[in-house]
Amino acid sequence: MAEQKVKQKWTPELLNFHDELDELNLGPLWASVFSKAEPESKAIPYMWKKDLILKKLEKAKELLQVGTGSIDRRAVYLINPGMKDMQPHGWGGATQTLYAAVQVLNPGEVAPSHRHMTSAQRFIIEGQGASGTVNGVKYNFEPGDFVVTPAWTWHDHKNEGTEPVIWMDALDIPFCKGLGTFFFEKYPEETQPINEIEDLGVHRYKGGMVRPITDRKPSPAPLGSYKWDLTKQSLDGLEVLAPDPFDGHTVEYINPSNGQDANGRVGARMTKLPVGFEGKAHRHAHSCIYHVYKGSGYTVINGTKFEWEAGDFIALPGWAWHEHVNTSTEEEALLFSTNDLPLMEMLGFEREEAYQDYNGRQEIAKVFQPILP
Ligand code: GTQ
Repeated sequence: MAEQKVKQKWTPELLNFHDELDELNLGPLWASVFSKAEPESKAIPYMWKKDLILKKLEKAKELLQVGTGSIDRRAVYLINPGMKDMQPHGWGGATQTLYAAVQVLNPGEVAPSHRHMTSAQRFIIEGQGASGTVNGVKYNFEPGDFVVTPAWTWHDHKNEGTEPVIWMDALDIPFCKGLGTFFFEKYPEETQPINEIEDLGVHRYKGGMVRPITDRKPSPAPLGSYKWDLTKQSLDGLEVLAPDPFDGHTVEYINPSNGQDANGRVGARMTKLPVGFEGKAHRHAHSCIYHVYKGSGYTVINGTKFEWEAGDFIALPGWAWHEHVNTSTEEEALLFSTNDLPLMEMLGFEREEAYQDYNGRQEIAKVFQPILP
């Protein structure tokens, strides 16, 4: 009886009616939303190779100079192929909520000051001599540092050194665009005045997890820059403990004045996969972008193997099964990642599930073939 009903449902007449509605910019609820039990991200699992991005940044260096009268930023951003239809004006992003780019600043260049409602954060990949000023505080960039630019703070970058400096930008641009809340403003001068001592937050938090008593009252980003040596010490400290079965040894960057994520809506972590680490698979509602800072290995995402090495970027859509493996016999693997977990938690969407079959490991159905330079 029920079966008969289902068969009757999609008559040619009804299908014509669906088309008729579509032409009127209307839709039939009975044929859509409720048919899927689980979320389906527009973003797909994907990987961008280091050499490809660096080669294109080289070309951008030949073609463009950064500074007033020219371009504000020289950055190449990651487009998730599943979200291409949201380009070029949507800055579709690497996942549904997250944007990431690789930016290079040449010696002598100044990236002019601006601010926007999307929150930004940077992971410094290579090179010395660059800095970023955020609301009057100048932070010197060194490889491995994590630097935050909270929403609506003035920021500009400078390279006063002798070599190009490369970093990853991560922002919640697709999320803000989706909500229609993308405000942007240029600073009236090329750069803003520096009105605090250099690396203010770094000095105030030299000791790690003790804070100046003035930070008992929460503020948006009292630390500003998370220096690599302290992050590394925290990861090394975890070595005496068993790694997490899914994430190895992972720490997250936090705001020391309130214990929450370092940068409001966008989360960030550093993962160390010890030599021989073979992670188990799980999935969660939040999405991530990984940057392989050091080492080599692979991540299986929804049955596809992504073989990575230092410098590569990987998009993990929300609710995709994934497990990490360090394939090196000598070197630990370090994965920087940025995520929309704070958003998912704020909105009450986060959930997580462990993969049950085959002792928690996915079967590998195929190997991802990245675009090579
Ligand atoms: O460096 O301020 O990749 O505002 C995208 C937007 C970098 C930046 C990006 C930005 C910046």
